Amino acid sequence: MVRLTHVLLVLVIISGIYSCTSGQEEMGEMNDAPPVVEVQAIYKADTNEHLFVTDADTLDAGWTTFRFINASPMVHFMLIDKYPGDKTSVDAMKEVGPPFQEAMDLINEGKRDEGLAALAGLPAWFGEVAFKGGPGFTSPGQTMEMTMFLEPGNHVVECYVKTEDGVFHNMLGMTFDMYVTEDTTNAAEPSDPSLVIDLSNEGFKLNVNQVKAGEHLVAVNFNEPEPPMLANDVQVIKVEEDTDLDAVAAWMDWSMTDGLVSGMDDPAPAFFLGGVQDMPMGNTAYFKVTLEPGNYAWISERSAETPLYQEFSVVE
Ligand SMILES: [Cu+2]
Repeated sequence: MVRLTHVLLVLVIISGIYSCTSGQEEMGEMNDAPPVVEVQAIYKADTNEHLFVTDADTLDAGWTTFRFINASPMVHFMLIDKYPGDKTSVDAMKEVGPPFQEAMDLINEGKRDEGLAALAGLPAWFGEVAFKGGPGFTSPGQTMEMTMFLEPGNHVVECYVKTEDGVFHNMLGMTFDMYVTEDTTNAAEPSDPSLVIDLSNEGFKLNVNQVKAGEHLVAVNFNEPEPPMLANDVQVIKVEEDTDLDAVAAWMDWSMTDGLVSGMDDPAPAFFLGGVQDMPMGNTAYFKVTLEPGNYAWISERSAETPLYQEFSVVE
């Protein structure tokens, strides 16, 4: 009997140790890296469709990494819009896309004032849409990763780069609904970024004087309320000898006739390595970029009248 008691006691202690261990493992899982969600950008020439290919229609809330693979010959981005209440991409296609396309068509006919006036046709609820970041401008063949905190609710992901005919990609299929549940990824916020950018309406304030070559984790702190319509984001471009930074900045204004026009032979006036789309003040998002020695620039998607960019050199 005594021995049996001892054996039982030993079993109780062992199972106690095991449950402690598994408890620690669960704690460890709470600090795991964010789950990686893949989204591919593709172009179907036969149907002239620009599409996102992904199974990310339902995601948990919390820190999440998007791996954005541009398998198309044009430039694309993923702007993640948080929609109010029950609104979805169906409402966007019915009520938001058309006024923007009408505006663009009028601007392309040389009627800029009438075009901008057409935006008055946007529904009142569009004012409640929050632009919540997403993978930035990515050139053909590039893959980039960005990490952000997702909040529960309806989201519409879109790309509004334009075709050579001035049609927004979201009008040609490049949009999808992403529902974020009340469950959480429990993932930890990325730590130890190698570069930190404090983004304001004045520009990009970096935490280092010199950027070294290699893979960087870049933290972007959104430090100011966004200017209306065209807001601050951070994109990375290569600066070659013939790169005209003013021309690139003007290209980033969708409301210009040549703005955001990406053709198969001429995808953009610079090579885009990715970045983070605009977010409300107080947010921080992260992206990975590999930099080789040479010249680059941080650049923002802003009105052509108020361009925002900053050139920098990468050293060995
Ligand atoms: Cu696109």
